[in-house]
Amino acid sequence: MSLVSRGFHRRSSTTTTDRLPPGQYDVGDHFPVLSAGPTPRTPPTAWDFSVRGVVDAPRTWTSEEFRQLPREAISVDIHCVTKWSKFGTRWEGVAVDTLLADVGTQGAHLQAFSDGGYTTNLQLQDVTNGRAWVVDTYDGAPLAPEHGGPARLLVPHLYFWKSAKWVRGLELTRANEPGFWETFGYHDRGDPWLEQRYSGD
Ligand SMILES: Nc1nc2c(c(=O)[nH]1)N[C@H]1C(S)=C(S)[C@@H](COP(=O)(O)O)O[C@H]1N2
Ligand SMILES: [Mo]
Repeated sequence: MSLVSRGFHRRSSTTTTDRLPPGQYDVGDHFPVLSAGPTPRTPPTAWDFSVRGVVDAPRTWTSEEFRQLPREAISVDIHCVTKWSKFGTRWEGVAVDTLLADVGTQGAHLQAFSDGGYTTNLQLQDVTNGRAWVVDTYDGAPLAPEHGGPARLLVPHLYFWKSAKWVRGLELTRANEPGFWETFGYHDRGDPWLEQRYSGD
């Protein structure tokens, strides 16, 4: 298992303030829960993950098949648009690169879709080349339902609303289609270092 550490390169020798994107504060040990609706309770054994849309070969992994995929440990800073950031969060899961390796796509965009109906849109280039994972553990334990268990998307270089909880798959699309929060005026891409909170930022 490889250890991927992103975000730490921003740490200076004496302070963590340069790890904070503009307008953010360090939430410390607390891990806030932000959910737009009730927490779905899909049993881990009933969970599966699909890649569909404009792909040559749609795929679904059962939870058992997903567990057999190459896994990575990830240690990253995360940044919520409501202004908390959390340093050095530790996760394990499967790189989106691994999930998209064999599908072949003509799409440059995708929608992550989740139990409960949540969606968020992403550019393909923001979830490939080691920038996104489907994670099922946090801090060495199975991911709690409140934080998206059985599994969630992790896209740490974008605001945390892009990290869809209870994720069930990725739908590749040719055109960019806004997801849940993006429809309500949040930024299409959401780069915290550019402070892309709302559309127009
Ligand atoms: N399915 C789903 N995913 C979601 C959300 C949600 O409401 N539903 N909220 C998003 C937002 S706004 C944030 S900040 C993070 C919060 O993750 P946490 O509750 O684990 O802190 O999840 C994101 N993913
Ligand atoms: Mo958020």
